[in-house]
Amino acid sequence: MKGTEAFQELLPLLGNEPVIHANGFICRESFSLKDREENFYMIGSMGLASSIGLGVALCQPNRKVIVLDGDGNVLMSMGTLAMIAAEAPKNLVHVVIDNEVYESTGKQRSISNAVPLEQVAKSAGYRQAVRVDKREEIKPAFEKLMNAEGPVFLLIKVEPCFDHKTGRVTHTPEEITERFMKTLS
Ligand SMILES: Cc1ncc(C[n+]2csc(CCOP(=O)(O)OP(=O)(O)O)c2C)c(N)n1
Ligand SMILES: [Mg+2]
Repeated sequence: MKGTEAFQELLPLLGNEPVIHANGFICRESFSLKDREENFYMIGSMGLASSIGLGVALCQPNRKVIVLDGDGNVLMSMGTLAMIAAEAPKNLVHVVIDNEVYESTGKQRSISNAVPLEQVAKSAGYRQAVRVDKREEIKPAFEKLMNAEGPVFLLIKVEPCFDHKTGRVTHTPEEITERFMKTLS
């Protein structure tokens, strides 16, 4: 499956959950397919979407909170997997689009072909960690994990394919923060 197809499958499954996006194409793809006030886009700060997601999940224990991450981002902050597992927010769903490359900066290979990130998450202490390779597996896996006690991890294996013509997030960081905070209050 292509990365774009994973987004096309995943985004219609969202309700009003806050979604914290990793930087680069993860933000851009989501923004161009369906911008939402509940979307927090990282503009830079690679690796930190999961930390912010953890903070939001701890502060909003009665809402499901989703982190939409990339393999390069997860590899950069692997310690956060341990922190999430240790804090164990029941409401956190960590989704990773794993294309085995740093696609946003020119498709340099990451090492997620050799390091199964879902096994790292499970070993760290996530309650469940699921890997899917096919588009039709996304919906049932996501729905199952959304109904499970967190923290849970969904690794979606994709082929790189982002269209470089896909626009950038046009909101300023201040606008992103302001509207996101409003949806939380
Ligand atoms: C600290 C830091 N290092 C490097 C970058 C440049 N950078 C932006 S996105 C990205 C790749 C992210 O990789 P991944 O999470 O796998 O997402 P993909 O691009 O494959 O969708 C890189 C290296 C950055 N923004 N910040
Ligand atoms: Mg990647």
